[in-house]
Amino acid sequence: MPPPAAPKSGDALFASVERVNAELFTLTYGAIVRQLLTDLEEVEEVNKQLDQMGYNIGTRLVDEFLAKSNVSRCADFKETADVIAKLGFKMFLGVTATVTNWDAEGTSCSFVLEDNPLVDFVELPDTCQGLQYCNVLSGVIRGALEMVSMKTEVTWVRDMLRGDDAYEMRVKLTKQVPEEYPYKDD
Ligand code: MYR
Repeated sequence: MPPPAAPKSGDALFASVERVNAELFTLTYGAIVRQLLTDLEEVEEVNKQLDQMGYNIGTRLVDEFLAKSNVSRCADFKETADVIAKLGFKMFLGVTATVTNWDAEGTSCSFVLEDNPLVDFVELPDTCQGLQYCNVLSGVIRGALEMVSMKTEVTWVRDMLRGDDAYEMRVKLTKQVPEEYPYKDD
């Protein structure tokens, strides 16, 4: 009989619990997408639903992000994008993104993910070619930014599930609502 495995150290145990949580999250998301495909039949409808789910999550997630990260108001959209790429993705997805492809106005940029835990174990069958599998993530960004007064349009321009070399999410700031100072200066 093999000797019993040595007990794991605190760090190793924490790492393996985190890995199991991440896998459970990935598999659960896959099951949700599969169920939506069954229920809604149209891939376009599933795309919309995933985006809406993400939006709803994002509107709540932003509070947790701001509380845990201690990030205060960013100076501009560029700084906000960096915060999301380096801290936001890390906090909720365990990876960081690269911010790139800025337009001249500084209002559109791309988040590029080389590694995307959401798609571990995923292969799209030919019948799902129009599926935007990661729409929940673009929805999360849209929802979170709306809560800090930034209206955005978020679309996927590269997707490894469709044979691209990375995941690239394009974020376009369409409206920035200035926050009102709540007191009158008089
Ligand atoms: C500011 O007020 O300017 C700071 C705004 C920070 C917004 C952070 C949004 C966090 C979004 C989490 C992304 C999760 C991706 C999976």
